[in-house]
Order: sequence, then structure tokens, then C-alpha cells
Amino acid sequence: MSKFRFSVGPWNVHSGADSYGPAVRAEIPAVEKYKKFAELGFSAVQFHDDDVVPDINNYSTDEIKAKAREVKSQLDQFGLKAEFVAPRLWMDEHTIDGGFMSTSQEDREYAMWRAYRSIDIARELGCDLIVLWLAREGTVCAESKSPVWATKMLIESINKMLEYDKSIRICIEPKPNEPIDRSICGTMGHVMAISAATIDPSRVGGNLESAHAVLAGLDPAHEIGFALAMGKLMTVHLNDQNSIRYDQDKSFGVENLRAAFNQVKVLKENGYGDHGEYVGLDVKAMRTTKDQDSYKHLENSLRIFKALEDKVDRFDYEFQKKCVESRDFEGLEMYVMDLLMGIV
Ligand code: XUL
Ligand code: MN
Repeated sequence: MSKFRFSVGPWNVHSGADSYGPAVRAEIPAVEKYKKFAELGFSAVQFHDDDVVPDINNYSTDEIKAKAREVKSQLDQFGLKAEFVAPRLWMDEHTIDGGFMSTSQEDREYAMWRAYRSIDIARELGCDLIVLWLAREGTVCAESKSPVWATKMLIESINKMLEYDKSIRICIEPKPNEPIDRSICGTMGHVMAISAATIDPSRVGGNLESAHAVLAGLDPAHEIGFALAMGKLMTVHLNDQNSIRYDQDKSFGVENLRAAFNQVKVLKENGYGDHGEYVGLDVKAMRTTKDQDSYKHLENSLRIFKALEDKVDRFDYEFQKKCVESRDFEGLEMYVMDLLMGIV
């Protein structure tokens, strides 16, 4: 029995379209996904603002809130909570050059409108967390904007959100690149610095995605540990990634089982979840996946996470201590490999 509660986003079950080809699986209606998420054992759903209110630009604030209430009652039906709302600041024509640090003032105002509406939606869904994946916040042409100005615009925008709602929490999901060339906020270290520069650092933290850490050339467990040490790990997006290439969102643990083990270990050792945090997945099915297997990558990720939780429970801390005392790191490493291979 897992000690954790899990969450997932509706975009994690998708039709398989990518930059190079069209959809290969049928779209599944949102309510059907929620039902299946509950059956698979998830406790909460992660949302983008327009997952909750499609065509959000066409509605007034009151209409947006009413539509969010409809989604809340759908979640209630399956005993699911909403974990967070993330403004999707990368699809709209107003976010071609990014949102909070766009070179167009009109577009920056549009980004704030989406951020405020995301807060309204979160409130209607009964959650207090806004995730900012800063997809296009950076440069595609390095000389197009000053990184100093851009960083300050991000801090200013977060301050406005903190002022708009006095108890909302803002959670930055760092990523070093893609779709942007050079990101402004690429790692947990950047997130902590931005947090410290806001008007209420206690309400600004991070969402560590395993694949994003790998893309930054960093170890996901260390990024998680760094944010935990600062008391600012608000959620996680667990998945996997084959080295520094396009963002793959593979099932958790399928590329690097030892790195996955260490992510579970650092979460478990440090009481992650004790204050209501969810273990969030952000995994994509392979494009080759058939319709009937649309949820298999979620099932696999949960299965791998729980199996690794079991390995963490069996981790021999006495043996580890002895190895450290005698500086026998070769022995310790082999013990970890034996544990993962099922030999001990
Ligand atoms: C993109 C990514 C997003 C965010 C949510 O790399 O991870 O799905 O998690 O906006
Ligand atoms: Mn993510």
C-alpha cells in the first residue's frame, strides 16, 4: 500500500499527434478520463485553465467560474480533487513571444488575464495551487529582450498574482529549453531565487519534472532534494527522459531505474506528501500505442513507482552506514544494483 496520493493531467491521455504527424488515436472525452483516473487509483487531477474552460477567450469571468463549477461537480462524482491549474500560455496568438515577458505590452496584459482567470478557476475547483510552466518565457533570438528585464517581469507578474489572491500559492515548473531556445527559469535553483525575490516567498515554490531536470543536465533526485531542503517542493511531475534531446515524458523509471529509485527515496525519506502534496505524473503514451492501451503508460508508471517504494522500504540503512563508515562506496553501489535487480 502506497503512502502517497497520485495525480495526473487530462493531457496525459492524448491522441498521439506530434510536430511531425497527426493524431493516431481517438480523442477521449474529459469525463471518461476522470472516471478512468479514479479507477486507476489517482486521487486528484491537474488542469490547464483551458482544460477546464475550452475556448476560454470567449467567456466573461462569471461564465468561466460557472464552467469551472461544472467541472468541479464532475470531479466530485468520482471522488477526485483538483490539484492545480496552469495557465496555458503557449498556444494562443497572444503568446507567440511568450506571456509575462513578451515584448508586446498588450500580450503581457493578456498573459495576466489568463493568470487571474486560472486563479478564479482554481478557487472554483477548490484548490490553491497555480503551476507556471514557462513554456515561451525566454528568447528565441537572444538579442530580442534583456534577460535582466525578462527576469524582473516574471517576478512582477508573480507578485501581481500573489496580490490578486492573498492565499494562492504559485509553483514554477522549471525547464531549460523547448519550445523556447533559452529559458529564463531553467532549474530549481532559478525557481528558489525567483521565489526569494517576490513579495511572499512562502507562497512561491517549485514543481520538479524529472525530464526537465535531465534536459538541464541535472539529476532529478538532487533537484527534488534541493527544493525539499528549502521547504518549497509544492508538487512533482515524475516521468523519464533519454538524455538531452526533445522532451519525451516517458513512463516513470523506464530509462533510468536507479535515478527513479533515488527520486522515490528522497521523497519518502523527507516526508513528501505529509502536507497534502501529490505525486504527480506527467507522462505521454508512445505514438505507436493503440487506442485500447491509451492508459497503459499511466498504469506502468504507477506500478514502477510503487515497486520502487517497496525497494526503498527494504533499503538497508545499517548496511549503508557501514559502507559509508568504511568508505566502501563500491560495495554500496553494488548493493543498490542488487536491490534493483531483485538479487537481495
Ligand atoms: C511541458 C510540461 C507541461 C506542464 C504543464 O514540458 O511539462 O505539461 O507540466 O503545463
Ligand atoms: Mn510537466
